[in-house]
Amino acid sequence: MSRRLTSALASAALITLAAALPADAQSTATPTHASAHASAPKLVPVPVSLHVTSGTYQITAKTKIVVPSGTGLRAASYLASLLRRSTGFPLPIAREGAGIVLDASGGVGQGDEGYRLSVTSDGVLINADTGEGLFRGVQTLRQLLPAKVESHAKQAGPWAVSGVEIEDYPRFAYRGAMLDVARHFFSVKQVKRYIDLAAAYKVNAFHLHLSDDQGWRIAIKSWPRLAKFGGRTAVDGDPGGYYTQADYREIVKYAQQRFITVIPEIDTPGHTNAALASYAKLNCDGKAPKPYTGTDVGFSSLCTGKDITYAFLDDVIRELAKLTPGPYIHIGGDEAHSTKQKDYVKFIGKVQKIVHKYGKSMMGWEEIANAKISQDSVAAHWNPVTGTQEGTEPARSAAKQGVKLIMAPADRAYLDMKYTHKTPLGQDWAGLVEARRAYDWDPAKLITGVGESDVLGVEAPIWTETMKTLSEVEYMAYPRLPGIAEIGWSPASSHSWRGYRSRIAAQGPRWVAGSVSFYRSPQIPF
Ligand code: IFG
Repeated sequence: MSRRLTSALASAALITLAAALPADAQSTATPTHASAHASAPKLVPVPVSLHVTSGTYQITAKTKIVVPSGTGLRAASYLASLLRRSTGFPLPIAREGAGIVLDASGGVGQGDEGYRLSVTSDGVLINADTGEGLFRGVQTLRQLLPAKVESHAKQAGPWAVSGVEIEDYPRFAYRGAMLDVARHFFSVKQVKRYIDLAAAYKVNAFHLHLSDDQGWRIAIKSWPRLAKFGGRTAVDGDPGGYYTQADYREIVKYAQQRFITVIPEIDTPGHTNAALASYAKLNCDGKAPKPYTGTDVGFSSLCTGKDITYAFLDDVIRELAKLTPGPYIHIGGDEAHSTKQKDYVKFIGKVQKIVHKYGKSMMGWEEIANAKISQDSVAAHWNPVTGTQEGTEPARSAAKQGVKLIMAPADRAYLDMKYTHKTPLGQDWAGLVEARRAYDWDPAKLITGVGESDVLGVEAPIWTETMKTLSEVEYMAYPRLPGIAEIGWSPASSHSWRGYRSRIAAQGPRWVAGSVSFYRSPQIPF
């Protein structure tokens, strides 16, 4: 997007925001975001524009969810199951009438995820151009309801929604959550829970880190020992596990019902001890290393000089691509400290060809941009940026090659970083990341030479070397994941810790109602 166009859009957004503000606020030179006003509902991510109106809509036993066309059915059934569980109301889904209307007949013109939401005493209307836009609007409607709507058991009413006019659409196309199921294995049920929690914050990508030194977690029919043997172990000798291909399909379907794209990662050429331990013939010396249950990184490498390595990757990527409706296969590429640079560069070129052969685009950690990669690839920036911008060459090289970047800086977005030195879980190699540090950064201003148009979006990875249960994962992810989802969704002009802290605080009672374990950061007035 040209700079002139961008600034025109930005000032238009400001005018919209100003217009959305009550008259007295319009006199100020730099209007605060409408959502900062006391009466405004506390939403995360904060919408582009929000205007509080009079009137209140009561959801009752007579309320219907109305979808004029089939496009709205996925969003409608998601909303129905959520509301039926906590209100106990039947909430039938009808094709016409009044009530909660989800209308995807278009006319919003803000991309696939844009929507308009209006609440009056007569009902709720969500307009969008697609079912995905309706689904994102439903997540906002959810937060307009009292926290007890998140309860898994029937609660007493009333179920009032106060009057509001909202226009909303994402700043960045990609808002991802990554879960490392290799260091510790998490069941399909646990993965579904993690996906469901993230869907509430308009996350639209779920990156599954399926293989590493400590475990291989996806059954590959043509190489059965990968899962059967390579899936046995986990960090600290904890129980391993793996997904059958039916399990993986179930995860993909569950994510799809939430308009979330699954991105499978097979980390290569480093982080491959589990695969190398499963097949001696994959090793340069023909000898299989022992399974590894420690937490070091960088000691393993596929044998980039052997043909069998590429036959292996061809089989793995072929099977995975068939199971993955999304456009990306993530091939890792990080911390290949045991692979010579020139071998690494050749390797990435070969793997990219295999990914293309099966109709997908390559995603990888930013080191892949040290190789020549095609413009449909995506590189994820993760290394902490020092003041002198050292370590940012790969990201800049990606931008120079026209390759889009996902921003996942370890010292901001890694949810396994301790909050404080007292945090019992997690690591601190990238520093301590309290709630504010995870929120107070701009993906388009982090790296010199990487601007708004180079950024595809943001991602919040959680590495599980130190986590064994889902509630431990939730404790490290909440409250930080919603903040990163807001950075990816909301306009840069709305980004302010002062405004955000009271809005994220209002999520606390919702997590209590939904039995989400979270860190009560002293920085947030929960
Ligand atoms: N870096 C490693 C991860 C994990 C992480 C823990 C990347 C891309 C440290 N690679 O982050 O495997 O060990 O914080």
